[in-house]
Amino acid sequence: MKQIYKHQQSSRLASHSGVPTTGPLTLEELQLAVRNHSLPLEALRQDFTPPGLHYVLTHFDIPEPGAGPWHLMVNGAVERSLELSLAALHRDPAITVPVTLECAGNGRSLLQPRPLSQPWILEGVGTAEWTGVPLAYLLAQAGVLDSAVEVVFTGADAGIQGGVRQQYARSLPIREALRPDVVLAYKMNGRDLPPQHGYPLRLVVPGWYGMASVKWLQSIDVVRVPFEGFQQKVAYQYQADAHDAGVPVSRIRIRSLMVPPGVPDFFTRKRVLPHGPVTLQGRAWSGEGAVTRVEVGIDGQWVSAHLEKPAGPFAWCKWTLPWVADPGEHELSCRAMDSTGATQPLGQNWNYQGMGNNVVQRVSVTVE
Ligand SMILES: Nc1nc2c(c(=O)[nH]1)N[C@H]1C(S)=C(S)[C@@H](COP(=O)(O)O)O[C@H]1N2
Ligand SMILES: [Mo]
Repeated sequence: MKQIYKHQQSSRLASHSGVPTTGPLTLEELQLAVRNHSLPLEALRQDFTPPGLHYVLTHFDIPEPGAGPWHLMVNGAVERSLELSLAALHRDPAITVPVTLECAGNGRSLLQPRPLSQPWILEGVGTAEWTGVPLAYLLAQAGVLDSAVEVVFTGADAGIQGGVRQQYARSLPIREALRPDVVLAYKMNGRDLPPQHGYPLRLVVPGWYGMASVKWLQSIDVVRVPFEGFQQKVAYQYQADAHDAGVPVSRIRIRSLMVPPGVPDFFTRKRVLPHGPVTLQGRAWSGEGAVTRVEVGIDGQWVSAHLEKPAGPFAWCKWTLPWVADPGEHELSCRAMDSTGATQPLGQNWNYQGMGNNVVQRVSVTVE
């Protein structure tokens, strides 16, 4: 009985999501981690991530597909409201955009103390080709009025976060909403969206952290005052502490990852490889500008890697580096730089919600 009581006590504490802790991983974090899976790092080898390997982040429940008739509504500060069926959207002009999406909370569980939320390590990322109607095309059909300041996107999924009952919703400034590469996607890698990635329709905002790309899109509202919904105003802020108003999270910070070489030990996932030549490889991406450089650290010595052209301005690019592995224990790492001059930090990149932690990855290897 005592045991159970203790468990409930700690559960109650842990349910205060957001509050940083130095304690052990909680059952609530594990529950989120098994629902919201990450990219297996070996999938960094492919330009486009097969949908089952792409990371998933869903705050509430995946809405039941086909639970009712589906129409996309476009309302608010527009000349004409629109109500569109999926068939009508399929008849509109389509674009295909290669996009690397990354969760803003990626890297959160490496932080000390650790904000309680989805406990990403490094792999909350994936790249897909998204096909659908340019948002700018639909907004032009509706006719955005001069008084408009933002566009609000509301998903069909609902729940409670921070004590607030809500449907998942985010906004974009008009300027971003009118970019030609922002897409209302009905296809991922050439097929209908899988349920977990937003079927039948989602927004994809290239260059922004994943929270902007609203899944299970139900309505688009053009508004005259900035949106203050929970996922806009409270969540997704770079905050120093609980009382800091914060700076809104938007674009993806520069990051690189490596495919861990060799084979893993089952339980620790530490790597083992034979001595001799091996090609180290991985991917680098940034939502702020082009990736200009990737360096690989071999036992703390930085060497420039070879960079390949990405599939598009907001898709990750491949990097490679030949290495002659000599027997013993080694630590490999990688760090990228983008055209704004931003690079990845070597140490702790802490903030209260655990956002945008683009700290360098470190991989321990045993060379036989
Ligand atoms: N409707 C809705 N859209 C959403 C979310 C959500 O929970 N509900 N999660 C957001 C977050 S935080 C991320 S990181 C991305 C994840 O997209 P993916 O699951 O397709 O990789 O979707 C975003 N869009
Ligand atoms: Mo996210």
